Order: sequence, then structure tokens, then C-alpha cells
Amino acid sequence: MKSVLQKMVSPLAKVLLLSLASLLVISCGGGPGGGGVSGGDSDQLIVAYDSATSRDLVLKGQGGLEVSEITFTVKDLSGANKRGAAVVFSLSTDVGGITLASYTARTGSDGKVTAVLNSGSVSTSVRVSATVGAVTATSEDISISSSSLVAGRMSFSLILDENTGVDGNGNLVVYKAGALDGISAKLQVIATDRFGNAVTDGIRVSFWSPETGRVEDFCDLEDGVCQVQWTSAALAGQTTANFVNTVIAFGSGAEEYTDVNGNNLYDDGEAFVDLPEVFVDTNENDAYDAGEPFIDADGDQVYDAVGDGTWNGPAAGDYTNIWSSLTFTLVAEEKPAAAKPSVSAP
Ligand SMILES: [Ca+2]
Ligand SMILES: [Ca+2]
Ligand SMILES: [Ca+2]
Ligand SMILES: [Ca+2]
Repeated sequence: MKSVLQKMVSPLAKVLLLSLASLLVISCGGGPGGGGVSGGDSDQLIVAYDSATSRDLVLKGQGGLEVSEITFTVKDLSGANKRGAAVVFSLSTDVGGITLASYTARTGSDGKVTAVLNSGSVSTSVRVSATVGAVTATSEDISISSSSLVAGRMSFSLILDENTGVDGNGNLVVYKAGALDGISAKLQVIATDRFGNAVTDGIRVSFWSPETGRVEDFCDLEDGVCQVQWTSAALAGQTTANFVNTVIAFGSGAEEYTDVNGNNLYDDGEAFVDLPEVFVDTNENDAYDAGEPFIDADGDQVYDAVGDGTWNGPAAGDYTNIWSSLTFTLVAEEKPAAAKPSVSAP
């Protein structure tokens, strides 16, 4: 006797049920070890980028982190890690001598494979690709930049706003600061390497404002830029409403040199600018005078107006102080209305 169910199932429903049963069989057969995938597909592999031990490298020869290990994982179509798969690595650029320790490798039992990237001597960003058969995966950008400040490549300026401006003689001015404490101005540093590329994030720039006011101690460069605030305070020794103040920005870096052989590194015999000790030129005569504050780099308690006779820089493992000064005038009056930013009348 036929069941009630069988009697009730229509011909269309039978077709649907059969189809569903077929799908279940195929699904089970295609699982791990099931062999349900055709021979061509079973050779196909998937590669994916995992990670990099560092995404910020320093230029070759500068004494910082020059190597990053970039890991990829290879799996088969079932999702299982593929051991022994042949992987070919490539670089998006090899400018400045960027290299990989090896351009081919085989995956380990965990399906992982690692490319060892060595930085070059030119600031850039680079990506590493791993190719398995016809499939390629690419890493994130790895940036390569200068790990130190470079002499002549640090710009120090006053941000123009409601408290600051430029007078008729082209001098930078902080208004009201000649009469009042607590008037603030923003100071900005932009630092690049020899190619105009931003130096490594986190490089510290320090500030001195020994004549008057208070300046924040330091800022850390981000994309080659950082700012500090200077605030007027206790105008010691001031006898007039006008006061010319010199502030310096300084940090560890390298002396300039002429790269005769074009290898982006300092080599013995190449000409260089041997920097003197840093000082604050409080009387603005472009020379050191007794009593002007200075950084006594060699600790001999004397200002040294000539360098030490050797090229100093990170590649030599021996940094020197790089600095830039900024001079502005404190005046008592408010910023002239005509100089204030205004919205034009309709
Ligand atoms: Ca050179
Ligand atoms: Ca030197
Ligand atoms: Ca001087
Ligand atoms: Ca000295």
C-alpha cells in the first residue's frame, strides 16, 4: 500500500526532490578527499598576502631597519594549505637597488612562503608579489625613507593666522606679543631627504626659544611635517615694544655631501659641508657671538665654529645636529584690519 505522502507528491515536486538529492551527493563528493573536483581544477591553487614584518624601512646604509619579511599563504581550492608549491616573487620597483634575497621559493607544510625584501638607497614605496601558476597576490606598500634629518632639507616657518603676519619690510611679525603674555603662534617644520621625499615618521625635532616666550620642546614628524606652539611670556630684557626673537629647530641628521659616484651614499673623498655646532643667533648678525646659546656637541664647553673634519651621518653611525632658525618680531599693536583675512562683499 502506497503511503499517503507518495500519493500526495505531484510530478513537479518529485523533480525538485530528485534535484535536491543530486546536489547533496555532489556536495558530499566534493568535500575534502572526496575527489569530486575535476582533474584540471585540482591543480589550481590560491595565493594570498598575509603580512610583512615591517612596512617602514630605512634607506640602505643608514643603520636602521633595512629588511622586511613578507609572507604569503598558498591553499588548494578546498582551502587546505598547500605544501611544496612553487612560488615566484617579483617587485613593483627596484629603484635604488631594492632586492629580494630570493626570487623563487616553495611553500612549507603550513602553505606559507616568505620573501625577504632588502631596501635600496632611494626613498620610494614598493610592493612584493607572489605568483603561483596563473594566480598572483600582492603585498601592501612597504615604504623606504630616510631615517634622519638632512642638512639643508629642513624648512622652518611661521604659520600665518590672526596673530601673525608679514610687515611692509617682509619681516615676520607676531602681533600683540610685544605687549601681552599668552599670545600664541604656530611654528612648522617640513623635513625631507635629498630627493624631497618625507623622512621617516616619528623623527623628533626639538625647539629652543631662549630669548623670549615659551616654545613646546619638540614635535615628531609625520609625513615630513610637524608643528609646535610658541607663546609670548615674560619679555626679559625688553626695553621697547618691538623685539626680534630667534627660535631654532634642530634634530639628529646628516651633513650634506656631493654624491660624485651617484650611489646615494657618502663615500670617502666626496666633498661635504662640515657643520659647526648649533647656536642661536640672538643678535641676527649671522655669526656666533660670546654669550649666544649653543649646543656643545663635543662637550668641551667652547663653541666650535668649524666642524670636526669628518662627514657625519647615519651611514657613518655618527649623527650630527641639523638645525634651522626662524626670526620674527613681536609688536604691541593688533594685526592691521587690512591684513586680516576677510570675506569679500557681494
Ligand atoms: Ca657616493
Ligand atoms: Ca662633520
Ligand atoms: Ca650672533
Ligand atoms: Ca664645543
